Amino acid sequence: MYPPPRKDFIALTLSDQHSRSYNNGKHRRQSCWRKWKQLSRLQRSLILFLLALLLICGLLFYPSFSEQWRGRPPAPHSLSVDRLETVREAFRHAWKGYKEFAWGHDELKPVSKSYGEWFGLGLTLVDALDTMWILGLTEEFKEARKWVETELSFSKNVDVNLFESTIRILGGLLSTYHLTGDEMFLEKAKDIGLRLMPAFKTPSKIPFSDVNIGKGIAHPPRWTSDSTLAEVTSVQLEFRELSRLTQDPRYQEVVNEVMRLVHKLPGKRDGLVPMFINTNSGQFTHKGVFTLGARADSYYEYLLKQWIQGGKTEPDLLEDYLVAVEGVKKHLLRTTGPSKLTFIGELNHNRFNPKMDHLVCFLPGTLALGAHNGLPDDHMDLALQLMETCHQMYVQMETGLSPEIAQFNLQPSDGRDVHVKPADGHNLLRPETVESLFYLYRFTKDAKYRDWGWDILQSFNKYTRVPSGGYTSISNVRDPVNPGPRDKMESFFLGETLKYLYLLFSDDMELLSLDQYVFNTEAHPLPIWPSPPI
Ligand code: DMJ
Repeated sequence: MYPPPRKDFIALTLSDQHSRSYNNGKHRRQSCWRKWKQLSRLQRSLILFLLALLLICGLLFYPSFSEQWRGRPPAPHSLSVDRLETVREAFRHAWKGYKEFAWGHDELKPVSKSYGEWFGLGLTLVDALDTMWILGLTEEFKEARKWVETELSFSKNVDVNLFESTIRILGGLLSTYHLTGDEMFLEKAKDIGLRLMPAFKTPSKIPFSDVNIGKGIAHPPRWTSDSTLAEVTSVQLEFRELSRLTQDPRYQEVVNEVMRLVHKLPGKRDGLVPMFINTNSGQFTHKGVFTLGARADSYYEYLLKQWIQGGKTEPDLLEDYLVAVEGVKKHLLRTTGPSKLTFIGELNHNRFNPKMDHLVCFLPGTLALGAHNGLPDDHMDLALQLMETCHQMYVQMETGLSPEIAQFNLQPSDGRDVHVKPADGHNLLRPETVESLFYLYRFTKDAKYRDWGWDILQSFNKYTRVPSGGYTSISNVRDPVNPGPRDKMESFFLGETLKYLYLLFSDDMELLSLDQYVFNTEAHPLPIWPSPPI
């Protein structure tokens, strides 16, 4: 070891170096000038000409360089950093209410500072796990993880809805396992997956809507033996992934069988499906009503997403999806009279009803995802038009928030495009529009989609935020003075809405890349399967 250099020695050395380099510089300048003078006139003109040429090229290319510069992700402390922080703040505020008044329960009732129970399985907490991870909320995540490990038990005499518990709980546990690599989440996922399996023991193999996860007994709702079409066809991404992870084919087999049955079932109209299916006969019921909204929506979404999840190797899924999009165009697509907005209505025994659920606003995102995966360009055109319409469902309301159901005006008058029936003016903090904004931003990079999402977040903060913690559903999006708080924060506000807003504002396009992950219908990212070796 050498002794450390003395300080005065260092100072001396530095000033010495400085005067030496100054003298060197002077000397170098003088000798350059001498050399320049030694050159012939022709040589000097040639050098000057080359320098001038370089200057002109620089000036010519400057605009495109500066364009590129402008197109680059903004420097830290930009707009998007502020927006991301605002989403984190919203999450923390929601979490504060949940932690204080509803910890370990299904849903927060923020106004009455209490909670509501649906399955008694900490639904909000489990649904929000991967959102916390993605938003980098480490402390909150740690606490929630501990609750899952020590308190979450599925050995409970309780009836759960197959679809809801699959997309929120099984989906949430699987995605959190993938993001963290923490085996505890996979163990919990296996436990709930196995307990949901009795739902598939029916005469037709079309699952019952409800299962008692403690007793292992499944049953349909008390008033019917029908199941909802969207429900039985939107558990596939999760069960298929569970089979892949556990190497136990049973999960995948039961859900693939449902898709096989529905694929060959008569009663569709150009790929559009009725809203119910009977668990005894396996046939569609209540035929003649076709919608992309409640009870049918995620059937279409999961056709495309299963095809993507499986590495595009299942042609029946793709075929059903493509035919259905054509069916939508043929039967459900219209434009409004006043502003020519494109919307999706419903068909009720051959009568067109210009009514669109907010739920349908998943469709622009799904269509765009399909186009990104090589499906026809006109799917993207339709996605862009529908995105505009979903945006209008927000901006045409006094609170800047969409109603649950919009009625579109077909008359070529100069009135409003969107009407709202008194019973339909509620807003449940739903995610579909911000979900689609996220997809459209990722695929087009058009900043307007971020601005639209930002406006929605501002409106949530203005009209649904409860000061003591949490956000609430409201009853009337047309009344900014009294929007009518409903005292309920749905678990999907944390599981989906805030997650999609965060991803929309993030400049990191590799954060849950859409070429590596497919989001389940509750916004839980699951990996796209690696292709098998050829
Ligand atoms: C969520 O549970 C899911 O997105 C489902 O597909 C539809 N309903 C809610 C959100 O609106």
